[in-house]
Amino acid sequence: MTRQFATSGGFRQAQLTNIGQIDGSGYEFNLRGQAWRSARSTVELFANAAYLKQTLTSLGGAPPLKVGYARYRGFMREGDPLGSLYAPRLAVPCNGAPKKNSAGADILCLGADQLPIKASLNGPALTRAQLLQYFSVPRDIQTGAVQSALQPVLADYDGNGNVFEQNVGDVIPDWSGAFVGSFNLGTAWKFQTLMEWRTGFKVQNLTDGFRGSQHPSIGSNLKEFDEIAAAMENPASTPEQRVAAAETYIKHNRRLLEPGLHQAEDGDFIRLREIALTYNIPSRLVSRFKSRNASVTLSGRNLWLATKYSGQDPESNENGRGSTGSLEGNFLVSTDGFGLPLQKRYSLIFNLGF
Ligand SMILES: [Ca+2]
Repeated sequence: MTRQFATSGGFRQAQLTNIGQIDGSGYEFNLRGQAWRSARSTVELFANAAYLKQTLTSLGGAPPLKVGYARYRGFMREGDPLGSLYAPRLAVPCNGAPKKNSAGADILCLGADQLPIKASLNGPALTRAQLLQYFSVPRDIQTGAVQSALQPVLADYDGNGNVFEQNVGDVIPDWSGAFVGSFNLGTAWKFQTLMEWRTGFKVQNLTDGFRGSQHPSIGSNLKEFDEIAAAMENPASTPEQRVAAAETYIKHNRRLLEPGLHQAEDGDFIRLREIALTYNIPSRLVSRFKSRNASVTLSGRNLWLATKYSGQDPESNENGRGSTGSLEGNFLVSTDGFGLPLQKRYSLIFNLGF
């Protein structure tokens, strides 16, 4: 943590200081083998997996710390995995008796005819019939009045008494690893691939939080949101179509107004990090260049990505590592906020050895 000490102590600038303790443990598994071998060719494979568990065990008596800006949902709380996120969660249908949270209270849930929409902060969940009545006329979701009439019904799953701060996961991968393949044909050709994967972490999708929601100036420009807004506003649409649009809005696209709602997504991915083909030029040709050896490599980086993450890139992050040791610099990770996705890169390399 950065901390400003009394200047009489000799430090005019804030200093880095330890205020607590993190316990970390992990495992790493490596597997290497030759999958194929003949007189001229070999195929070698390498796989690796690493598990990391980090728990914040003490803040030295300090209250929980939150990372900066209201929409960054990272908190540091004693007993939590490092990088835990706290955000609002919608109430879901009861399907029987309400479940209990850790405080022993009923978790708010919805009756069969209710949607997770309420018309005021402390109001009850509205029924479909009430919403059909409200949507008997077109409504403009970009206005404050309509946004206030369609508020999300939130529930206290954790039993902490704060529906705006429910644990929704953490931003640090539980598991990460790589697969490497290498194919050699004679002494001339070499083909190599590197795949990387990570699992067990969330990405805070702020880019689409703005783009896919009712934000008046720097967002509202995804088709999914325009379809919702158009259905609610269109005089030719039916009340049923408007209520269906409101349901999609509240379950997926109600963002920003309750910071963190629908923001954390699974970031699990597997990515083709590098692929490369190398040709070692035969020595009888190399000698013409008066060199000892020569090769040509054609390679590509980040050419393929498999992920369920709906945003631009599960590896993008809003901040780089700051030099100040600020909370953002140290703990703002996995936050997709109008940053650049990873670029695809192709390269052609000539190597001459003298
Ligand atoms: Ca994790």
